Amino acid sequence: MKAFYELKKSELNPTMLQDEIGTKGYVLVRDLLRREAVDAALTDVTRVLSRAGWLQPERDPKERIPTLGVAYGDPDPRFKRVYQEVFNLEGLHRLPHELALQKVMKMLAGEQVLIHPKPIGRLIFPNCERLVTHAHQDYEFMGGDPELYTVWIPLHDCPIEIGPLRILEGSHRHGIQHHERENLHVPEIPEGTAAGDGWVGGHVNAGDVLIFHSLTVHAASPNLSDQMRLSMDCRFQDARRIVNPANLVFAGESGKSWEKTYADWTSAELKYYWKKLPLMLQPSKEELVLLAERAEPPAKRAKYVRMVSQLE
Ligand SMILES: O=C(O)CCC(=O)C(=O)O
Repeated sequence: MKAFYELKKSELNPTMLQDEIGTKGYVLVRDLLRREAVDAALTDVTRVLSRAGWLQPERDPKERIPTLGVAYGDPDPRFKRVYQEVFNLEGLHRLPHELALQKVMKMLAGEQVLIHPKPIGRLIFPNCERLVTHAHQDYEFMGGDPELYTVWIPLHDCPIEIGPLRILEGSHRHGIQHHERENLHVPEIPEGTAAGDGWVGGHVNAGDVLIFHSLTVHAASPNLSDQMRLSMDCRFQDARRIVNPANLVFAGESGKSWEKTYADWTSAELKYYWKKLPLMLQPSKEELVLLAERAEPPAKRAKYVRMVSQLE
């Protein structure tokens, strides 16, 4: 696999960032985030995992050595319970708001950048093929405006054997690609069918960020180490472009809510910040109200009812 093309934060400017994303579909920026901020998020996440009994108690939690026989992933309820605690961590939500990252994302997406409020934490056990993220485009999951960017942030140094993300360079130029859904928990592009110029990869360290377009095909490398791989990914876009409201609220049946997420936060600064922005939702609130009354089947109506109530 070809190595990632790397950029240093000192050489970034809007034109070159946009050119790089335009041609390659990704940029890897080294040492962008403050190490202390990344490490603080790692401490919070590993504390949750230790408490849940996922990490060997005699080892430093930050070594991320899983307890023998423990390897959970979505949709296992044992995974979901712990993941919920991780998702609720204030420190995890704070990381995408780091000023250095905001500055770069403004260069890419525009001065009025929307930081999507629902980052995803990845808790990847080693040597477990069923937990490896297969090839996909984020647009398949996010909808809204395709001019959306994902930022992938490892919470610790991530050499290739720990399973960092890899990218199919130039794949964003091939439009929406076919994802298989049948018998799969998560849709994926079948092995060997994705169009692009070739896979690129390599180590991604704490402080580095891997930024890519919503149509860029990407997948995780297998975690062949004896440590968990912990990372997060979050999404950014121009706040003036359309936003899928499902990316702002909890449309599923899990019972998640922003009230529960924010319950233990110490600062109000980042609570509901997205509600204060004049976003162009598609479908709009009015359309969602109609969908909540008329959509078929009833499960869809229930989903729209949940969305409307959380956007109030
Ligand atoms: O970290 C992973 O395993 C998957 C990340 C991913 O698919 C994403 O950032 O969109």
